[in-house]
Amino acid sequence: MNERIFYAAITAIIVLGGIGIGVAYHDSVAAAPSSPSSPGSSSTQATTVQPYQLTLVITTQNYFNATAGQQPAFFVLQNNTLLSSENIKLPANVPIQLTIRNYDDGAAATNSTYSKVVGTYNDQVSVYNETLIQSYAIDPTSTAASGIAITGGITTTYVDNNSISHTFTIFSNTTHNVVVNVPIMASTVEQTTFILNQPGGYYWQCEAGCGDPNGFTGAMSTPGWMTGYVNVANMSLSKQPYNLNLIVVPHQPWNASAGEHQPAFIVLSNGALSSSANISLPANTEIETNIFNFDTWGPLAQDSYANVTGTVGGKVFYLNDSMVNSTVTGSQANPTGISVSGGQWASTVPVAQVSHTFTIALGSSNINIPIADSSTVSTSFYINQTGTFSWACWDACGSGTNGMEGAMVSPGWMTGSVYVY
Ligand SMILES: [Cu+2]
Repeated sequence: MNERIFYAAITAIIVLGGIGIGVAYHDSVAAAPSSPSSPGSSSTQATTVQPYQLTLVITTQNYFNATAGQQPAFFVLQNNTLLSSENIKLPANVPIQLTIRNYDDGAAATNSTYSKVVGTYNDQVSVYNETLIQSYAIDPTSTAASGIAITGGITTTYVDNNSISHTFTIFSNTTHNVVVNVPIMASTVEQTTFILNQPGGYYWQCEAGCGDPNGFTGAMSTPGWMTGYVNVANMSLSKQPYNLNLIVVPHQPWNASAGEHQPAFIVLSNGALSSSANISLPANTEIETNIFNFDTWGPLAQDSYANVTGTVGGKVFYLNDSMVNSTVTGSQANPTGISVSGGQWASTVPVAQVSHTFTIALGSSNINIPIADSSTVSTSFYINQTGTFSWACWDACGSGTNGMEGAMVSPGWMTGSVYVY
């Protein structure tokens, strides 16, 4: 709309004029992404405060109206379900770990003003997907490797504007300055951390011209699609769940000379990847798990592992681009927002869709999370005992006889241990 373009023009002038970030990090808080409990913190927050998790999903197949057709939209993935991005509530003065799963595989015309990452820790964002991650097997043998060397992904302060699919850009309500700008590349998971010091009103917009019929109408000017409100307030965060983000990449170099590739689970935290060979989790705590699966492959070989066990409610919530089919609210001529539709809670995931499982062996009661192809899976579980347990994928996705070798028996690929403290 006209007002929106007006703000964008003002913002461009301000940014080009060199007025910087609206976020001021406390020195002690700036260390939060790598060491949230670092000693010497002078802030008022408890040193045990974890980053607040803001997880966003962008899907493309949402019907807007007859003119625009299907439009992309941002959603908030929270409490194991999909919510509108029209009103996003965030805590003041707490590190916010932003994770974005972008299902959009295309770029959109974007002013180069929005190439720069603004307002995040070190003004950086980390970008991952199946082709950007290039981890490889340590000491591959015929049946097992001794582990995984995690490499790949991009950590950057800048994304070329021809490679931007969307942006998540937060503006101040009062100054209309850019407070946070995260350029988002096609078909990726991105992660970064930022802090908003000032409680109050903000708004967010995508600054890539992804709307129809021209770049800045349709989704671009409708709350819950490519714009919305951000309310920042002081919040008590004592009951935050512990967050476990996993990325599943199907095709990592195993044996360079043989040209062999295998799938792997990789842990995503603090904007960095780490091996899933050893995963540490707190006991007696809600573990909110988001699994970003880049594998398009199915089905499951052992049908029983299609059943969800050991999670809260005995279910998982999962979605992919084609499963989310939200529509506009209001009239098509005067859209007012979004009606969120899609994603699925399931106690059994259809066998044909399952490409891996994340299964923690707890004696008689396993936690079993079946993972549909190309999906984002969100679920929560508790482990009410301490100790060291094993996790494994129970879909035969490795090499060798029956697919049970290679990744399936190699720590950090399709198996590992879970240390519960
Ligand atoms: Cu697997």
